[in-house]
Amino acid sequence: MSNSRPDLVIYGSPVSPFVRKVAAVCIEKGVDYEVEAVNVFDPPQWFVDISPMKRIPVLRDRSVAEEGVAGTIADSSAICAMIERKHPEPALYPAAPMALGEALFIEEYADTSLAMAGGMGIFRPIFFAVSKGQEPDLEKARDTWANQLPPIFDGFEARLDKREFFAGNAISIADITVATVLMQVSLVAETPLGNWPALDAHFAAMQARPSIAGPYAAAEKVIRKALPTRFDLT
Ligand SMILES: N[C@@H](CCC(=O)N[C@@H](CS)C(=O)NCC(=O)O)C(=O)O
Repeated sequence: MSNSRPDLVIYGSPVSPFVRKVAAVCIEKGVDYEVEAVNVFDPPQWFVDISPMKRIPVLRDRSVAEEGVAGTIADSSAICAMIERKHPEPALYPAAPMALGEALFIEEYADTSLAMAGGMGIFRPIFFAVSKGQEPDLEKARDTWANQLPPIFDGFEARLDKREFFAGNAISIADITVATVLMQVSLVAETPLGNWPALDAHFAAMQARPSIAGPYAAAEKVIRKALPTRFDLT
């Protein structure tokens, strides 16, 4: 067995969709990484120093520096773009200008609109409450599923346009981000997507990829301790 440590360390927790997004990029590229646990809600000072927005993930590249700000990048989108440049194969960003723009837009749409609705509207009202021994706010979660998510799903459905992938006819950062962020809802609730057939097929195919399934299984292990089953929000 080799004692060598991987260059890349992801600080955070697999419960974060943004940590799982970075992990998925590493796995798709066959790049070794490790996840070092950081509680972002009670972070140590060394982490605050490298995460100006007090968010996870932060990436460290030990080949650049083993401590301090040097060698670190905060924000999953910046991290994934850096990994792409360092490990170009297989490419996860389309080469064609328009397809690249489309992929980056879908990544941003998932990172902001989908993550905000799924995280603040469903994951947190359920999981944060249950982990504190409180009743989950199912009313808020059901309202989010019924009213906030459908227009976002409509946007993804239109951009998929019956295709297998969002941009450039191959898996890209767009597909990875949509899947990892949407799976934040799957951690606590059923996600029936029958009204959006292209997104439904895309989600099923992405969930079957080891790069998505592996980090999600690590998150589920944590979540299921407090929440044995998912809720039905319909
Ligand atoms: N745009 C950031 C978002 C990161 C983010 O929001 N992370 C959440 C965890 S999923 C966080 O650190 N939250 C801490 C907090 O809300 O105080 C990225 O893509 O890395």
